[in-house]
Amino acid sequence: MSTLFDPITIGDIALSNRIVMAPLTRNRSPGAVPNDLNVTYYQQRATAGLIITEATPISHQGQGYANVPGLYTQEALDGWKRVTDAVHSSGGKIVVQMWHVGRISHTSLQPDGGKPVSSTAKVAKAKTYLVAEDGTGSFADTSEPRALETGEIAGVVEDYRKAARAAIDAGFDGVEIHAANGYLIDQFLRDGVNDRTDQYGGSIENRLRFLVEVVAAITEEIGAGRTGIRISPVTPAGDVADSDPQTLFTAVVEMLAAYDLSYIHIIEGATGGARDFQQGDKPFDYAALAAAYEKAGGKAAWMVNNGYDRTMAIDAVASGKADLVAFGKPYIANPDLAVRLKENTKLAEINQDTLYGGGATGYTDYPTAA
Ligand code: 8OZ
Repeated sequence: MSTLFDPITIGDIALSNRIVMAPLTRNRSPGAVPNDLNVTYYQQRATAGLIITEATPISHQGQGYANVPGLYTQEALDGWKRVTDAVHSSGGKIVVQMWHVGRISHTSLQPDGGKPVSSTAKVAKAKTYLVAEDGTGSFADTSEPRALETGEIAGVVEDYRKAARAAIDAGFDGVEIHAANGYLIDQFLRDGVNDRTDQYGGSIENRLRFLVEVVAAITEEIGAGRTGIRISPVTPAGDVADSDPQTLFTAVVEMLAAYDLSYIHIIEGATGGARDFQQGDKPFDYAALAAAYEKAGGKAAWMVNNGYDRTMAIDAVASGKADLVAFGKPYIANPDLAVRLKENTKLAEINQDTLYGGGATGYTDYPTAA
């Protein structure tokens, strides 16, 4: 029987344990370029079995928050190379979370101040994070998007392909497709947002089409064994909803079973919130989702996330419910979380005031237990 602390190989990536650092947006990369502080932050967390970077836009169009690092300029890729080298030199593994925010953006963050793009022209009731000239941060309403024209979608898929190649060239062990939390891919998947009348809207097969094209392009480019994906079947984050999430996300994982992916990462409930959050007319059945994936022949590692503590994580792996457990907030204040969980050391608490933006304070100054 495997434990949370045992090694595991997920696709092409060999991990020293099953504790994963979840993606965490920290808004500390001005100019969208990873810097020395970011190198230190990730290196400090290299005892995780796997680090998933903060969400990282694949293109300027995919940007929706101030000071998040990108994957689309040479300067950013050079910065990421320093991050991946540092993590590897400390014995860790790191994948980059590939992000396109879709309509969760603001014209001030878009190329030429244009409208953000989405599956729809409906504005999200959501906030984004902006930083003024003087460095002060604030939350702002997202801007009205425009629906992508059918003929433009292949170009966005191509942006994913290019970014995946660039990520591997920058030394990442793999990539995670961000298909969760109400961003662009989720805006295509869920029927509460997707109001298209072309082949990318309407039926579940059509709403899945954009994701299928993204998965096909990335796995063709870098190999499925280096490709993971994150989904959040019921989260309301980003003002998304679906009338029948169980049926939709069963179709998603059945589709994914055709690829030999590295891992599938599931956010249970509302992202960062209630684990029993419900959309649709009944509670979401995560065990049934995993069973459907296996029945369809899927072999990827199953990663669970959202509010896990030590006991829940140990039980999830011991019971076979999950192969990996991802921790978000605990990784902010506990750079050595994997060690603390193993040794059952007390965890430090996060400072809520230093989550987004700023410098070293509340970022690289949390000590290890030892
Ligand atoms: C918190 C703040 C900004 C962005 C997500 C990328 O929810 C995010 C995010 C989280 O996936």
